[in-house]
Amino acid sequence: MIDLRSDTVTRPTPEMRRAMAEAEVGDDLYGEDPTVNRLQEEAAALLGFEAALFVPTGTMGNEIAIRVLTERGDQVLVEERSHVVEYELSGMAQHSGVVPRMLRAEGGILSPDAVRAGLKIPTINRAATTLLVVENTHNLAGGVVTPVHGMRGLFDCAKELGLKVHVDGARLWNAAVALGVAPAALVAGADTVMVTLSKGLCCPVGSLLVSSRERIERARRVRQLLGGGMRQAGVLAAAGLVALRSMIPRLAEDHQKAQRLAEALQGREGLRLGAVDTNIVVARFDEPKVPALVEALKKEGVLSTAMDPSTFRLVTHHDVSAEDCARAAQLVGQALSAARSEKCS
Ligand code: TLP
Repeated sequence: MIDLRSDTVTRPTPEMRRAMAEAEVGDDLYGEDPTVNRLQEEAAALLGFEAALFVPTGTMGNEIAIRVLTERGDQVLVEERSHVVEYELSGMAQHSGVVPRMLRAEGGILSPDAVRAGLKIPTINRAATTLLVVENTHNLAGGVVTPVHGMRGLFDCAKELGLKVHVDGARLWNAAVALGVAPAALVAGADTVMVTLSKGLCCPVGSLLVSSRERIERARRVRQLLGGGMRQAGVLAAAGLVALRSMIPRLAEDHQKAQRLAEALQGREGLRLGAVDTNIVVARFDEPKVPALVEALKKEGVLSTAMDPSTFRLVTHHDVSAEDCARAAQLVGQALSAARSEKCS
């Protein structure tokens, strides 16, 4: 199978497995796991923040951030196709008692003007808007990168409007590699940042939330509340250290594979491709043909995702080769031609 459903399907590398087997561990609930502590310190330093918290999933990291940055009843400004809106089971409502206030960024890059326009004049009968969530790269928009000046513009605007900012940086590493900048450059000025280890960086489990020391202490209590407190988690953190130290630069290879995949798909009838900035290729059709396409490809040995009936996603990663991607593009073409001749006959 050529699995292009997501970069989450990547398996730990042999170096990670060795590091996991040899990890020094302790009880993290007492703050005594040396490997978890090292991972948190290195992640905080890499992103330019005081402290970090190791969490099992990106979803939990986002939800904890929203909880520590808001009060019940607040509104949260967020692009309408963001992960916190689409794929977290309305967690912000369930865990934090806050509601999203949707913004639209056509190409996936939010503008300060859109943020300003989304903010209403506060009145006695209006809930306060207190938080802006920015996703970089933007998954559903097609792995779109918001550049450093775009992020700065949003942080400055949020500050001016009295909003806190959380960055969903599940794929911040991809954004940094695509831009050729340090990850810290993209998040300087944010209040909290979530980064993931278990996508393109190949870890089996794990994300990190970074912020000030004081907020991370509160985040630790929320993680506990959500049942996310871990014990000898150094076994997992050991893979995370390998990821942070050696897996980030190679994401450029995933971006090249996505480029080639997009080039091979370009011009196929009825298929519209967005810009491919990183490792995600999103194709749209005018008709709701994606579920049938996904099924047809599966029979040929290619796994892909129907984001909705007319939106198709392919994600490149460490565990697929350039040849796999070329073959997948060829099979997509064949499946589309077969569907067209079926329709005509
Ligand atoms: N994204 C997954 C699915 O949930 C859609 C994927 O295959 O792309 N933020 C962003 C931007 C994400 O893309 C994801 C996962 C998360 C948060 C959540 O991370 P996990 O899966 O670790 O909870």
